[in-house]
Parts: sequence; structure tokens; C-alpha cells
Amino acid sequence: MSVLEKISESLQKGDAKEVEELVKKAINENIPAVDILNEGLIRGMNVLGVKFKNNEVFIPEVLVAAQAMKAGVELIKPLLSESNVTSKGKFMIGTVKGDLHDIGKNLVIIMMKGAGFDVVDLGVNVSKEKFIEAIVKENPDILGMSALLTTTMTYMKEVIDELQNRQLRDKIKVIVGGAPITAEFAEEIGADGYSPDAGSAVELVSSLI
Ligand code: B1M
Repeated sequence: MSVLEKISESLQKGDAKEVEELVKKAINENIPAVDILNEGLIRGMNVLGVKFKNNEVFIPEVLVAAQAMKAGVELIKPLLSESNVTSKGKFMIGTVKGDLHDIGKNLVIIMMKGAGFDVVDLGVNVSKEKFIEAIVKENPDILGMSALLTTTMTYMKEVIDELQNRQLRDKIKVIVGGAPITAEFAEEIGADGYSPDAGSAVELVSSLI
């Protein structure tokens, strides 16, 4: 079994210590950080997601796996973000109201910081009022919204509508992402763009700014 397969297996077991050891091993073997992320950590989380859906594992197991994921991501963070000095612009992001999933959002943040953007992280469960208040205060160039649930993705439109109501929509670009989001959905709700993963979020934001 390759080290990346072992990372995926350990993540599914929620063994944070083993994940850390294996990620360190992969780094020492000069495996690119992006492969450690996609073919090790995210692959493991996706397998677990299917088991979660089929009721083969439950929330406690998913939570410990999320902790193991965070421990692994922490180690490759410096490799994913090759720091730039000058700021390319200000990017604000939050996971929308009702939604507590933050692993994908945090990966987007790592990549955006690495590409030289200033990032304002509003966290999870962010209401439209909180988005608006933060936009007025921070004046970001781009707003990013993340959602992992089909029941919360619709809230993205509420935020965009609120931006319109407050005459703020023309002042800011809006991008959306998360597992259930599609380009069609982004267009339908009036977002400026959709990105399927953290890496392409950087390209999308750079093209919009
Ligand atoms: Co949840 N969960 N969960 N969960 N969970 C999913 C999303 C689910 C698909 C699992 C399943 O059934 N197969 C399912 C949603 C079903 C649906 O809506 N259709 C689900 C459910 C049902 C739930 C609960 C309702 C379960 C319950 O309570 N009965 C509950 C909801 C809680 C809430 O939010 N209110 C819940 C809870 C949880 C945990 C707390 C246990 C935990 C979250 C821990 C945390 O985030 N800190 C959890 C997890 C871990 C998952 C799965 C297994 C993994 C998600 C993940 O982190 N993936 C997930 C199944 C799955 O997705 N395979 C599942 C790895 C991550 C890197 O990917 O977040 O997609 P992702 O991010 C990607 C891209 O989407 C993109 O870039 C990232 C990396 O490239 N991206 C963006 C994300 N945001 C972006 C923003 C952008 C651009 C790109 O621009 C702004």
C-alpha cells in the first residue's frame, strides 16, 4: 500500500497521530503537498462520506476524522501556501447560515493566502446580516460563500439578494463553492463565479479582480 493510500486509511480510522506520521513521511519522500491533500486526505474523507451516507459510520467517527484531517492539513499548510509579499486584494469568506462544515472553506483560505490575498474569515453558520456588516466594515474585493448541505446552499441567494437590497452588489464580486454547488446553480442565484476546488478558487478570484 502506498503512503497516500495509508494516509487515506488512517484518516478514515480517525487516527490523527498516524495521519501526522504518514504525512511527515510523504513530505520526506518529496510527494507534492497537493497530492498528499487530494490523493491522501481528501480521498479518505470522501470514502468516509459515502460510508456516512450509507449509515456505516456516524457523526462521532466523522468528527474524529475531521480532526485527523485538520492535523494533516496543518503539516502541509506551509507547502501549499508559498507566500507572496504584496497583497493581490481582499477576500472574505464564510460558510453560510445553518452549515457547520469548514474543512473545504479552510483549504480555500490556505490557497488564497498562499496566492497573496488578504483573507477575512467569518467562520461557519454566517447569517446575511453578519456578511453585510463585515462587508461594510472590511470592504473586500471578493466575497466567497461555502455550503456543504443541499438545505443550506439556497441561503447563498438570500445573501446575494440582501447585497442587492443594500446597494452593495455592484461593489463586490461573489463566488460560491462546496460539494453540492454547480456552475449552473451559481449562475441561477446571480453569483459571479463557481469553483469546484480550492486551487481553482484562486484562479477564479484572480480572473475576477
Ligand atoms: Co456532514 N454531510 N453533516 N459533517 N459531511 C456531508 C456534506 C454529506 C454529503 C455526507 C453524506 O451524507 N454523504 C451530507 C450532506 C447531504 C446533503 O446535503 N445532500 C452531510 C450531512 C447530512 C451532515 C449532517 C446533517 C448530519 C447530521 O447531523 N445528521 C450534519 C450537518 C451539520 C451542519 O452543518 N449543520 C453534518 C455534520 C458533519 C460533521 C460536523 C460531523 C463534519 C464536519 C466537520 C467540519 O467541517 N469541521 C461532517 C463532514 C466531515 C462531512 C463529509 C464526510 C466530509 C466533508 C469534507 O470536509 N470534505 C461530507 C461528505 C463529503 O463531502 N464527501 C458530509 C472534504 C473537503 C476538503 O471537501 O468541503 O467539499 P469540501 O471542499 C472542497 C470543495 O467543495 C471546494 O474546495 C474544497 C477543497 O478543494 N470548496 C470551495 C468548498 N467550499 C468552497 C468555497 C469556494 C470554492 C471552493 O469559494 C467560496
